[in-house]
Amino acid sequence: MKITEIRVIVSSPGRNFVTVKVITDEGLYGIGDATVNGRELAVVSYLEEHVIPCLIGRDPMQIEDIWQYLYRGCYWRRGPITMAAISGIDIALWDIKAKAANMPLYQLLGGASRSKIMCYAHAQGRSIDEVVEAVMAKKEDGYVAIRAQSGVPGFEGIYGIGSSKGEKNSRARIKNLPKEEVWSTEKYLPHIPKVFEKLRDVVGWDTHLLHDAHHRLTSIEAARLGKDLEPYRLFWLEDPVPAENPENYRLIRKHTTTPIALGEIFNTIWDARQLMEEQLIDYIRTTSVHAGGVTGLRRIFDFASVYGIRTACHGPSDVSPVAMGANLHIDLWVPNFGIQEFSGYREATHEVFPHAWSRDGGYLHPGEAIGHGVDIDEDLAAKYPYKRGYLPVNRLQDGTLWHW
Ligand code: GCO
Ligand code: MG
Repeated sequence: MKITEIRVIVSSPGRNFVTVKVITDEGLYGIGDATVNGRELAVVSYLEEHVIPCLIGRDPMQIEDIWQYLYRGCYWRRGPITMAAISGIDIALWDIKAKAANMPLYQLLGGASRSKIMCYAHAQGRSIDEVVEAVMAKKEDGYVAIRAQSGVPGFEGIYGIGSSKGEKNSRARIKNLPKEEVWSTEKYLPHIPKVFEKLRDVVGWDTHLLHDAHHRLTSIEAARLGKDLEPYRLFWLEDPVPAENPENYRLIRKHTTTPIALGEIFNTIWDARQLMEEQLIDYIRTTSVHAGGVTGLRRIFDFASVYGIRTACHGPSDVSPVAMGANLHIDLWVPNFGIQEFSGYREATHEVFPHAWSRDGGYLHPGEAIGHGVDIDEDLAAKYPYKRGYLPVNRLQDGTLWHW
């Protein structure tokens, strides 16, 4: 079998997606996701100018060699753009291999280790009452695990969500540039335990509750928050501190038993190595589209299993239904599975990406279609052209640029 063509399809059915289609001389094709939210076209150019010419004529069955060729072979290894490009190709190649084997991808990985995949939904509100209402709505929809995010009193919007509502006349809105938000850790820290106190009162104890601090704290602040949240037994506290210095997590660990989840922006096993070796985290959040596809993710998750760390693939709406499909096949197989994030998609996104995966209450399943079971309707995708879009930028009240 030979690769004859690779197409990069950019579409925006609700938000931008970069999709890779690898076509072979035997009529089989595979679909991959290579989306990096807010930097989409950098990956398109990387693929079209630098990756695709090297792959035409190659055997698509040599997934590992192609991965190494694109990783080691380019000299400039790692980084989100390189790794998303590798991910897009890799997911498509696994799709082809599973189709050639006439089996769903999870079978090729080693078969199902469970019958269904627990996922968590997103719930948010500007006030505590709104958060409670949003969490209850998700619970009624069948979810057994819910991430709760709350607005901080005195501040506009809900942090870490990325909506540009209320920004109608701003320069950001008019020029389609990043929205700017304002942040105060001092106001956030005492507020969040009140949110979870109320949530436990109303929602009870049989629903897993999660919270994402979105990299905004220092280690000592995160240690304080983890401690203050202990009475409410969170499933996890996510991304408390940026992880450029993994040793920052030692201090958090010394002070709190609240479980820690990290890694949605990691793109290789080396980003997570020290955190896993020192057991500074409980859940590893890498995802197929950003961490080197099925090949990269499998390697990270196997390494995590050595230390009893469980998996928790990143899965918001900017991780496309294609990467979601790949994640779900890995989730069904991986022995050290923890949970899968699932924030859902707009109707237009479901239509552009027909998929075999499905949700039943609080659980997902990849389906039994051969390959990973997700396709792209290219004619429909063409009706949703790319629109420049950014994640927001965050500043402290005095104007200092902060982590979003
Ligand atoms: C999450 C994330 C997302 C990110 C987004 C960035 O836990 O799902 O933090 O909401 O902000 O994926 O593109
Ligand atoms: Mg997150």
